[in-house]
Amino acid sequence: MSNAALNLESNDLLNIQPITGRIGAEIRGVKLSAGLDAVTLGAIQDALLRYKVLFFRDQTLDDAEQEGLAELFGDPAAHPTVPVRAGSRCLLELDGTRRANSWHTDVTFVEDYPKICILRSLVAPAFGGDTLWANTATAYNDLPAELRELADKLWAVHSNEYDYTATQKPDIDPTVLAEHRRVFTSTLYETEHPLVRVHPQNGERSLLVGHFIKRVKGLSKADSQRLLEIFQGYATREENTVRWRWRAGDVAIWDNRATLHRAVDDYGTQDRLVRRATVAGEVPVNVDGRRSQIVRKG
Ligand SMILES: O=C(O)CCC(=O)C(=O)O
Ligand SMILES: [Fe+2]
Repeated sequence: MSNAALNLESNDLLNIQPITGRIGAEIRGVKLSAGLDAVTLGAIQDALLRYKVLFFRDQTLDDAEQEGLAELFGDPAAHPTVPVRAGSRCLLELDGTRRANSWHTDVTFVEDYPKICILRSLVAPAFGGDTLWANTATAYNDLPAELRELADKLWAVHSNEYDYTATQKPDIDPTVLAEHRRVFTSTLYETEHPLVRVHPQNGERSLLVGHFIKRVKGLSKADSQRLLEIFQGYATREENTVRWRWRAGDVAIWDNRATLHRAVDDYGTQDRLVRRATVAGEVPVNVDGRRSQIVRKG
């Protein structure tokens, strides 16, 4: 059977299995490591621009290898407030007490938020605990011209002081949650980003939205929320999303400049453990070439 008949998209290097029509592909036959050869790395980077999130099953990365892999994509970026794992430069651990169950782009409360994130599953629940990603570039393209023109002009204030309780279920120990929040907000950041950023590599426009947005510049909180619901609604339409069912050993790599993501909090008290490496990003620019600006730190 031909590749086309199998719905495979392969080049000489990668076996790429698209998962949906607009976002997400599984890459087969690659063993990820800090020593990945330059040609395979280049092919993965190309695929990342196209599919936005790539999945690799049955990987054997340890912490050092995961971090080394991240460094092939650029400079490792420590989280601005949450301590990285001992001995690492950019590895963050998320267990069942940190359930990232609302749509966000990682760390958008700083100017140069990560461009690439690499998430590795160490313990996966027997069922539940999936993660969803949304393609914010196809979301932008879906907008009617009138909304696109409006979005192109808007700026939003992003902050780490967001209402995290809005989506947390009350069954996580409140003192643990309060401690996470204290650490997360130990330095307060506010950054103004355009609502539409232009991708530095392929020029694609995408919506820069997600739960760190506090308000749209120039609008009241209530008007901001109503407007953001419209734009974010385009991003999170099923047509723009992919959902991944984790197995321990899986690795997901996403372009944090053109996606939103969220974990699904449906796994109850089962164990779930993931570790994330992040690669430093560029300061976003809008459609007129204006750059994001940090407006508060501390
Ligand atoms: O736990 C997950 O599936 C996703 C967590 C998350 O938001 C992240 O790693 O950036
Ligand atoms: Fe995240």
